[in-house]
Amino acid sequence: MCSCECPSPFHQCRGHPNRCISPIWVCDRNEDCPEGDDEEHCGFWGKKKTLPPALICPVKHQLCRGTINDCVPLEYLCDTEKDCPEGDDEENCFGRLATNDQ
Ligand SMILES: [Ca+2]
Ligand SMILES: [Ca+2]
Repeated sequence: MCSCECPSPFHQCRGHPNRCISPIWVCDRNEDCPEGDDEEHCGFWGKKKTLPPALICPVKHQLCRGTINDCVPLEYLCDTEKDCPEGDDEENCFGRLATNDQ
């Protein structure tokens, strides 16, 4: 048995007791271990790094803040009715009838 295990957050490469991979290199989609096992079992992290692509709103639409698919038509902006989850379609309505509750 080898007692030269990697300290806690580090990943020890399979079959390479002296090869310690920094946690920031684990699941970074580059194989840093000879066998690439630092990139195994990355299902969760791998997914987390792959954010869904932001939907591009059609013309004359605005994407709501914090969303990827909430598009509101431009005529809904500053109509004093919150159409976005965070109500950002009612922000920056200078001189308009915007409700100013922040
Ligand atoms: Ca890696
Ligand atoms: Ca609105």
